[in-house]
Amino acid sequence: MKLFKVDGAVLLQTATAEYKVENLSWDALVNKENLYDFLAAYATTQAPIASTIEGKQVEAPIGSQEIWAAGVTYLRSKEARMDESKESGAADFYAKVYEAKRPELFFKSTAARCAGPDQEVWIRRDSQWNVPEPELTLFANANGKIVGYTIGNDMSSRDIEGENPLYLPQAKCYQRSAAIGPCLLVPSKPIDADTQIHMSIERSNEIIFSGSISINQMKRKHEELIGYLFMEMDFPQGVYLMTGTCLVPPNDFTLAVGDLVHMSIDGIGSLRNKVATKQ
Ligand code: DO4
Ligand code: MG
Repeated sequence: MKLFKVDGAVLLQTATAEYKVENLSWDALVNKENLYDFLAAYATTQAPIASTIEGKQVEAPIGSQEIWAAGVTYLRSKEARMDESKESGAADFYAKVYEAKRPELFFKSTAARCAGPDQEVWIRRDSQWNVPEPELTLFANANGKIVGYTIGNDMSSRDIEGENPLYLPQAKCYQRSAAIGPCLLVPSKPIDADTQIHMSIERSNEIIFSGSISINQMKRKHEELIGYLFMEMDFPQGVYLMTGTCLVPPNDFTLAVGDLVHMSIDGIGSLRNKVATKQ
């Protein structure tokens, strides 16, 4: 079961048909108790819509939720961060947080700053080393229950964070530093542990990076990350949590304006964004 936002309307896509969800805001809908059952029942009482989502401009699947992120949840991410921070002397912090009981969690974006499918993601004009990070992104409702998944792009300025880890908020949070989409997948049971994440980056019609990895490489459990996030904070509208990256391009790679970043996750769909800068 998938929820899309198209032209401000919420559309429900089942395996066989599509339905318009009426009289419920996004925030109210995604916080319905037993969301999967609610949507399954909804589809049995409504007439399917004639036109399909295919070919329409889909928006980011978000209402007023905050977007948070977890870091250093995969070995590849730990190694890359240790590498980029070796001159600052901070490499040890990444090694420690990978092993520690408490995960690294940080605020990533508001809905207003975040891009949706086919919108631009931006690289900072004061950074020379930028990468996209394709991340399985959890949706937890107001009760802290994981009820859905989407694709998240945690755009990162590696030179800014590498210079000093205290610059993390600037490396991670700026206008259009996050993209999510194309939909909120609401499955009947938790996502398969062997689900694959794929990313390719295209420049001048050529693929200059591509990779795939399974989420089973992640060191931490989804519930563990959400547990820490909700420990001392409330999210009355629910919250998105990016779960960390495991696909990091080689150190000589940086994004350039005009690049196309294509991410996909089995069962969820694809998220494509063009790279640009703030004007
Ligand atoms: O510690 C910095 C951020 C790590 C991150 O974003 C990731 O591992 O995906
Ligand atoms: Mg990340």
